[in-house]
Amino acid sequence: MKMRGKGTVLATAAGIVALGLLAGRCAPSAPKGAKKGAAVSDTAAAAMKVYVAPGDLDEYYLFASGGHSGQVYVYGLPSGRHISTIPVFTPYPATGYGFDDESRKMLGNLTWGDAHHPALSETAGDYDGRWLFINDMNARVARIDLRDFKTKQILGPIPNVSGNHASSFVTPNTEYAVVGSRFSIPIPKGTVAGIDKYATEYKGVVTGVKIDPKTGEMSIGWQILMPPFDYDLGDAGKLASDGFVFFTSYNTERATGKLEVTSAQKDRDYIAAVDWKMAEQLAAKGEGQMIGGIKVIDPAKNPGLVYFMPCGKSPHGVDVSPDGKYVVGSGKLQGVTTAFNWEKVQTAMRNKDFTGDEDGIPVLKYESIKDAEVPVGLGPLHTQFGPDGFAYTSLFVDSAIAKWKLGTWEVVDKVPMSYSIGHLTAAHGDTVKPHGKWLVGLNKLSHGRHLNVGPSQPESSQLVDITEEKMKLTLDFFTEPEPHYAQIVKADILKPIEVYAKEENKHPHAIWDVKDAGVTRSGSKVLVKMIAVRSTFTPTDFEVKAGDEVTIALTNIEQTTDELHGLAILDYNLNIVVDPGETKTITFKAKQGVYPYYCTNFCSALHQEMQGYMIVR
Ligand code: RUQ
Ligand code: CUA
Repeated sequence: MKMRGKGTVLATAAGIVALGLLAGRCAPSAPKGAKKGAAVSDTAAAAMKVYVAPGDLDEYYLFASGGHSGQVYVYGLPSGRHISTIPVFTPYPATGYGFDDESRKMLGNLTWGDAHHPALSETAGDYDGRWLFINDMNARVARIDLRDFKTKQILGPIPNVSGNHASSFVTPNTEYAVVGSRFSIPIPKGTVAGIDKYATEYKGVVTGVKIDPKTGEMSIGWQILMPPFDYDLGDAGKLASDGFVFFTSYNTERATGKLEVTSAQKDRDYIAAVDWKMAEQLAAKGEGQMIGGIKVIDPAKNPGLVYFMPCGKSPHGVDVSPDGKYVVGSGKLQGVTTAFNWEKVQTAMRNKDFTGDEDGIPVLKYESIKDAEVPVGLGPLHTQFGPDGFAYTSLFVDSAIAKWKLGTWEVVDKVPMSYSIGHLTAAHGDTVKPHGKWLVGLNKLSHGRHLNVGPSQPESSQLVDITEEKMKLTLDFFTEPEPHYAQIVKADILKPIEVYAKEENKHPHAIWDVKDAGVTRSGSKVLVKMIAVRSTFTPTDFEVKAGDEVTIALTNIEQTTDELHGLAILDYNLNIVVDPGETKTITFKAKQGVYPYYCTNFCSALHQEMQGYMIVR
């Protein structure tokens, strides 16, 4: 509580606003609903709305990025319960991810990632519950299968991409996950040019990661050369604007040094509008120049491929309305957000209503393409949508959410958020069919919202009921650091499995009968086929020789829900967890001694007895 109220020193002078923004000292936090002053009945009503009784289930899943933890976190809504952690770019001993041969290979040399923006797969512009894609700043994109909530593929590092931030945003039928580079560098990677050559020799790129419609397998579809701006966030056009993707960009000054000053000189930066269907056609024709092992298309040589839409300076989110008719974007330091009219944008493209160009890419005239500057409040970052034409914009500097109406452009309501909202997410709020109901403010700082646990304050998100005209703050809940963006999907759209059916296990070392368990040797390579079933490993002991390369292939032959087994070998930094019907392998060099192994995942009353010995002579 000590910090609260300090933000009220915010003055209107833009410089001070900017200072407040940068220092994270923002507006006062939301009043605590349960404290004196609020009618008890309001608190009780809010509590009932979010209460999920014992034995009942939440209505929605919230998938939140885990930022530099490299994971995805899953919460139930409206309860706010953390129900699952999906390891993606970082090992996670709780599920053994990053310890078995299969996931280690997928992670490669990187055991760290900075994951920002989850993207649920879509069919006809709405979530279809099949996959979740998420970016990593290390130029990678991962695919999680929502059948088992596991990471199945990590694509990348994608050539020529440095700082994969404007990513991953899917097109309406999941044709592509699009990727924009945050940092421009001389390409291909490994090329060196001094910082004084930044404006001309450093390049950004935008990439279309192609997604196989049946399997979800990702590959590189196309890549486009871009001026050395920082591409920040994106969204795919839908319905009226299907076929285009949009990326915000900052530092269109092409400045270096202290960007907080040097990149804020121009009044406007840009939203890049990229015709991905044209990119697809150009790629199919083999257009482009080989850079870093892939073909890179130059928009200067392919008119119509990319346009720049001027936008308030240093924009963050760009968000397309459910009908695809408006593209919403704003400068982070502004008090308004701009709704660009897609009709007008297309007319300006056709009429060559340009004010100039950037490396051959035409810049559209702001006045010709904007419909409205909506006075949402200070520090607009990101917009989500509800049904009936309402839009919700997060305001970092004001620390609030503004609700406004598309078309009439009136701001109809505001609700304060605690210190200090970054992104926000509404139920199906970036699809063609937003649900309304729930909106979550993903706050950046959380002074005083949780018990004090020391300097690293727990992150706090806030659940807002948007069923009625007035928004109502209903719940604070902890979100693991750091939820840059999240998506909310109706639970019944997902169909997760409970066990891996035996018939589906295609692992070459899978075995189902204890008779097949045991040790086979070829030279110094030893394969141990092992079975786990309540509450024994077979074999319960085995012998190998020091220096052997040992592979243990463990199959959990259970076909019962929730019967997982773990396998840890002490002193080898190894622990895996194998789900019912699953096979995983671990490989290591044996060293002389006697090494116990045991089950790490509670499985039965005799879980503690589930153990064995590896004897290395
Ligand atoms: S981002 S707030 Cu990737 Cu907006 Cu972090
Ligand atoms: Cu098997 Cu515990």
